[in-house]
Amino acid sequence: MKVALYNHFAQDVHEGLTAREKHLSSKYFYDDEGSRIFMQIMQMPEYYPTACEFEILSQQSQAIFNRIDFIQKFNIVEFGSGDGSKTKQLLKVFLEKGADFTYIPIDISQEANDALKQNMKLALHNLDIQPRTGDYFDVLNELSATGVPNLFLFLGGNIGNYKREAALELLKKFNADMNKGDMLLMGMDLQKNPRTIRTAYDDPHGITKAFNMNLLRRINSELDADIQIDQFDFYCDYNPQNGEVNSYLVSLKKQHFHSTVLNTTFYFEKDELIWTELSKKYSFTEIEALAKEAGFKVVNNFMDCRHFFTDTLWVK
Ligand code: AVI
Repeated sequence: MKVALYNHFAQDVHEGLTAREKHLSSKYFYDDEGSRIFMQIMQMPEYYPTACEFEILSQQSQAIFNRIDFIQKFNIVEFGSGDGSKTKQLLKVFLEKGADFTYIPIDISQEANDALKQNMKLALHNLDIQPRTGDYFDVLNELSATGVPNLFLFLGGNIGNYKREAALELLKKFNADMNKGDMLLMGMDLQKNPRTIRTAYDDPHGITKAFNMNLLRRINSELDADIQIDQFDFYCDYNPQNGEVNSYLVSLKKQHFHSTVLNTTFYFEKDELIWTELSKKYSFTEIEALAKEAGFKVVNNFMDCRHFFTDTLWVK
């Protein structure tokens, strides 16, 4: 089989594990098992972003609603929606205010989408929910043609998983598919005490480690590989000077594994790293600059009481 015929996961694994500095994209964390592990991360007390954003959306959705001035029916389009418990807070207030909208959550995991729909319907009977399964980029194009005003939700701090250039490219792409007046409510994790940030990722329960190791399990099962998973470890580091948490898998010995799907053997030195994820923490100066460069204006920042996290509302 030729590389051109592989799916994206296979191609990216091949490319990432034969690169001089090995890397695997964190977008591949979220198969059904990875989505389950991520839900456990969001319940850890150390992983503060979830509780912060829950607080913001529970207590400030009325204030958010007051800054949205769509007069006709609109879509609330959510990227990477997960279990929806935070979004539910916002949708509840919007429904109570009599807003006329369709909620369109987009997630890469069918299992997550099915669970979300069931969960939302139980809590919010009147909700018009039309989930879409797939990659953000694939679904985005189709939605832009509806002609209905959109409030895009990009919650959870997901933008932090993109490098500066990729984040800008994504936001410009959102912008290009939006009409003037469309809005974006985006979760962004803020710079704060470095220990608080480090502990959220280097967690004492080993759940973030399992989240990263799941990538190796995926390679074994989907690419018919023979990785000895216990011969890898997890490492992460927060650099308060640039606001970056970087995560890695570490090869514990000189080793190799073979994938029959890729028809390739991959080699690792002892202590060699596979970079897996960036989780960027922002300053307000960086948020303003990013919005401006992507063609948006910052309307308001809605923050939790500790000012750890912001749901930043932008307009095109
Ligand atoms: C989804 N994303 C915002 C999470 C983050 O904080 O970067 C993913 C995550 N990785 C480790 N823990 C959580």
